[in-house]
Amino acid sequence: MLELPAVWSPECLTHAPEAEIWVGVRTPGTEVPQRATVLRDAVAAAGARLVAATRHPDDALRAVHDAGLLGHLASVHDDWVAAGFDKDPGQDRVVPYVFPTPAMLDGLPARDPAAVHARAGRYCYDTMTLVGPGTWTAARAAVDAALTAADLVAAGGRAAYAICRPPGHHATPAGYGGSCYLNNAAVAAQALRFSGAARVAVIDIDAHHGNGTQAIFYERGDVTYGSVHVDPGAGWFPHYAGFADETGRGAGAGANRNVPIPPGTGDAGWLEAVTEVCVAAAAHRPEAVVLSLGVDAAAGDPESPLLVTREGYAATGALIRDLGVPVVAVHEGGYHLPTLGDLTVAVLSAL
Ligand code: SP5
Ligand code: ZN
Repeated sequence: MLELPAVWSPECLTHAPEAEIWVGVRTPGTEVPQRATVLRDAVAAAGARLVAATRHPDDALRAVHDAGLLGHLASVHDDWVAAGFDKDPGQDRVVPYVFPTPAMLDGLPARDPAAVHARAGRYCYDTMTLVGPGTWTAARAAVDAALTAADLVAAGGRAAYAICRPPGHHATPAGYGGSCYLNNAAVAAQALRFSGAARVAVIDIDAHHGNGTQAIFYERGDVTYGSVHVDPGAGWFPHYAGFADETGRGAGAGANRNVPIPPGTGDAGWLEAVTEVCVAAAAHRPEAVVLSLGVDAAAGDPESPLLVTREGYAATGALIRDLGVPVVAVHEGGYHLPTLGDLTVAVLSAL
């Protein structure tokens, strides 16, 4: 029986990427709108109180993302259609084709390019994260869901859950990728700071490393980041971040904790790693926790090689609860529709 509020917005359904470009090939995407309705129905059936997301101002969003990224996401699909790409060559989703990497620029400034198809690569760092007509509306609604859940906890609630879609933890200060556009968890953590929590811990149990959240808080000591995830060194997304030696910088030195685990890891190894992340978070004496709640480490999930079971997820929820501080749970990944809802309920029930 779930006693916590679950925040939801129907606008999260307007993002329908339809596909991802995987090694140059258009494949069906796994980050589908149905994920949100599956989650909504599962938590409601388990007893959660559904709460409508309310519209929030941009302060916390602007505190974690560059204005350039926000402007790009809000306008790029209109610009894409205005340039005629939906007719010629017949691509109705924004897909970048050139990326101003350090290797390309060799020290030159990253200019704002005249062509919309070039601008896409300035902010988007992969080819799997397409922008369609409803993407901005949905991404902004997911932020509102996270902010509404943060409000419920700031007002004294012990826990709240935000059904965020699209997910967010791969979105960096000025970049989007990994099916993520705006970093819902980072915005929630920032909002908790604004509403008076002196220290906030983000704990990320999605199967993938949350490179975006790490980047946003890497030089801050007031918001710590800890993540358990499949080892990027074993060949897994996001490939370039998530290694154990990334521990923070400047004011954030020692406030970032990555625990990468090998492909094939099941409940025992998983729970050891989650414990390590929780111990690191507790050492900073957080007044609130933001849980980046992905369930794609599950044995049946198509996007990761980890083998966590329902029992493993229930025990994970108990470890988070035992931190003894209020929790804002923000949904991230999880792509196996038949088990997505139940695994999420397993975590939330323990909270
Ligand atoms: C939020 C989240 O869980 N994002 C996951 C992003 C990881 N995507 C990596 C995709 C790797 C290729 N997937 C192959 C699917 C072929 N259609
Ligand atoms: Zn993931």
